[in-house]
Amino acid sequence: MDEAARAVLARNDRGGYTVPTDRLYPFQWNWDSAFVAMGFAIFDIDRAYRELERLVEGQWDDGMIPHIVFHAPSDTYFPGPEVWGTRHRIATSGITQPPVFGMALRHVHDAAVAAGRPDAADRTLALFQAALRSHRWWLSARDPHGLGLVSILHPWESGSDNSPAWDEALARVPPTTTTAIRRKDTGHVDPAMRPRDEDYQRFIHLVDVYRDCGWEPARQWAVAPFKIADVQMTGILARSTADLIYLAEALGLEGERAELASMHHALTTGLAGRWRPDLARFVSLDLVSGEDVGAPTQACFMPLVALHVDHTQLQAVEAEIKRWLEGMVVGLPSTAPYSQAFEPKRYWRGPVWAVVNWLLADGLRMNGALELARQIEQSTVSAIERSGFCEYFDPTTGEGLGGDAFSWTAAAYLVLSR
Ligand code: 9WN
Repeated sequence: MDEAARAVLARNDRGGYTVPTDRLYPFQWNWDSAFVAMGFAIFDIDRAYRELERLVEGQWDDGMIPHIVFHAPSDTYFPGPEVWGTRHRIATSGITQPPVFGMALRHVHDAAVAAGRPDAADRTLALFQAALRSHRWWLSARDPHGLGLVSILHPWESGSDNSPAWDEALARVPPTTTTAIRRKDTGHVDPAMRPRDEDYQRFIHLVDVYRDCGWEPARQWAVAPFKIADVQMTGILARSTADLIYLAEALGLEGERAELASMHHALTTGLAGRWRPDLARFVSLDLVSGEDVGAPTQACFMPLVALHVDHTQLQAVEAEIKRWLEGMVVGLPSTAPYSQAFEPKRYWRGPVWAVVNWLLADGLRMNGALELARQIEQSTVSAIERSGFCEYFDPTTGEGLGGDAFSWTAAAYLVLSR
């Protein structure tokens, strides 16, 4: 299996960067690459750095690291560069994705130091500066009012495209588009496992709106019809910030360390305020309606990667997670099985994702819930051993679904099976 996992990464290598899977996703994706870099760090440190370096080729002058870098043309994915209409040196999308980058950089750096690589400090430093610029962008572009929570302006930014968490907010977005929609995904995998056409109409409506803003953060913020201060995004950003603080110390960068420490304080304070004891989970905030996002999804537990919760909170979270796992062959489902929105095969509305489990297990372990962390990791590894390196899994059967030979599932296997 270890060899097979490496073979998946080799097969999806397009020259220093890895596509998530052939045809369905033929470009470099932001958070996929961060996970992949951690997988590479186990057996090829140079290639691990390369993955992050190639992603940074797509970084914008304002600091944003886009969600897709279109290094080479392909006609097997929609929406391609012509729809985004951005103006970076290399074609990229105009939105971002969860900043796992900082976490990955620490991981790769530690592996490089442990291996005694002489280039570790220089390569880490260049990537650290890129990461710091992107964290500054997050705070200024996506938390302009200083809530200590960063917002997504598009469901694709969350990485959990059609999650029930976005249903109410997305219903307010008109389904009309000026761009002609030519979906390719449903030609690669069963449409019953993908977001619906209506979701795509709204996804593209949002792209049309932001393209008309010239992709300028302040203009987008002012007109965004979809704006959610997201606990998953903020949790990941806060965690990556902590990992950058660790690197700033390792590299002897005192000014940067202090700057990151103040970001970290703001984000962890913001996150802590999103705990809802009656629900036993954290909730995102819809900035258009002013309401809490009630849908029970995996995002609600993601703050554990960044926060040290108290004993009562931890007990409540553990009980709630165990409730979601009851009767499941593999967990954690991306939507609570008791929710009406639960669909065990439809993308982010129920299926289990290996990289989500990776982060959740990490957060649980960091908070001392060792047994539950191990259980989630082992069930992920077993699902992959039974069904292969699939994009995601049906929690009720363990069946592998979506694209196959998936890069981040291979990376998760390499890391979680150790
Ligand atoms: C849009 C690549 C990406 C993942 C996301 C996943 C899916 C894209 C799509 O694929 O999103 O970014 O076209 O469906 O939802 O998490 O990064 O694997």
